[in-house]
Amino acid sequence: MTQIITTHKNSDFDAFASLVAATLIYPEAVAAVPKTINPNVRAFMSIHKEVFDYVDRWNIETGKVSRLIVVDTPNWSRLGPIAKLRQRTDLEVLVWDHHTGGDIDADWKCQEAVGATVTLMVRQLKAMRKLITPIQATLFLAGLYEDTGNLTFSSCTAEDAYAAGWLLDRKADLALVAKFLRPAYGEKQKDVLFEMLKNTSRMKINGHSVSISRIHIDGHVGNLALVVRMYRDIVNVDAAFGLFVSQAKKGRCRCMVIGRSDTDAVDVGELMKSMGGGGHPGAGSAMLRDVNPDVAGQMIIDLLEGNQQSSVQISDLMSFPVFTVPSDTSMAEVARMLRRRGCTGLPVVDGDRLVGVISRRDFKKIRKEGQLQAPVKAFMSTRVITIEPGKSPIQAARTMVRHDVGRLPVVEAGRLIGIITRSDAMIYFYDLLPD
Ligand SMILES: [Mn+2]
Repeated sequence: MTQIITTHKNSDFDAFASLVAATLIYPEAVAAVPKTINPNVRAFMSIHKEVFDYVDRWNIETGKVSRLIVVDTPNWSRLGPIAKLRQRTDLEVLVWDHHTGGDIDADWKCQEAVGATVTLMVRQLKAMRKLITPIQATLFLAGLYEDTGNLTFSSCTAEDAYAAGWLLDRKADLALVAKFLRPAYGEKQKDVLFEMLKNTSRMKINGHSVSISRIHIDGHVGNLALVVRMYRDIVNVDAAFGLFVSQAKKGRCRCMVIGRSDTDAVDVGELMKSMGGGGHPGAGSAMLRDVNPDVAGQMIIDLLEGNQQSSVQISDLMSFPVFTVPSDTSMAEVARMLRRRGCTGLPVVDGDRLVGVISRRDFKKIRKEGQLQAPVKAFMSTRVITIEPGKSPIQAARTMVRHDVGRLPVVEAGRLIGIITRSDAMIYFYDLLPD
């Protein structure tokens, strides 16, 4: 029986510390590390190469694995190639984690909302009366401090602090912890910070001071989250956001949004979730592809204003009446209409009920000439992403970004009353911006 312990990609100290702690709890198991590891963790590992026993995750023969122990994430998508084990029904899966939710359907789990996963591991090591070395204690404390912001994040619990005490008792080296947690702040980061300070704007939103800075970056710059943290400290606002715009292929641009908040009232993680990203209350990020950076900045402001019921609603921007087809229209007829109108798709409506959408893509399903005489309902997609008329343009934009669609049927109580396109939503955002 082969037992594997693994953790999430871009492993931080909490992930790596929990992985090592798990090898003490499950001595028969092999620790498999992801390919991508945060630079400061990588630095720690390279110095302690001989001390920790682990293998590269790519070298695992997954066919032989009978038990998988996952630490510091509840999601398959963060496990990289090992996620293919998800298909296996005979696999025993154990999860240790401090995040809630997740899609790993574990046979056993220890999932509690504490500051760091390693706190849960320490609880178990204590119960098992395991001896740990000063180096292990140092690594575990680094994980604990990193995920709790040196015990200052609001997610930190009393148990995290007790665990830190226990690790100090076991000779965790604070000087080493401090050295490795102080992340690399180099020339590139300094330039970015300087640019951010030159392009800063400051505003008051719902009583909180907020600063948004937008800059262009070329190529990859690491540790931008750290730069945003310093930026927030310097401009001294409740919440700070960096919009990092870079050129992608075909003249399109990508916009990386990173936020930091110093107040419980501004939950950056939730805000980033609304933009398709994630994080926790104090810090978060989102990657927006193909979005105008002006729109991204406005999105942040709208979200901070809690503009769920904004003054401008979808019903003010949508087009109507909508050109539609009934579900018994033949595919040949639909093809003619699409060609004539030069559009890529049409809503399918019976009476005033939206029953589906037919798009050019759906024509690929046609195999035989005769199928062109079949009704559109045989080929249309019935899972249609729609929006309600009372929603805000920001919600429309968000939905379009998330589902990668360029238009949304506007539906009220099942009735199709209009359609909103990406450009309708964009016009709204541009009009809001000063010249
Ligand atoms: Mn963690």
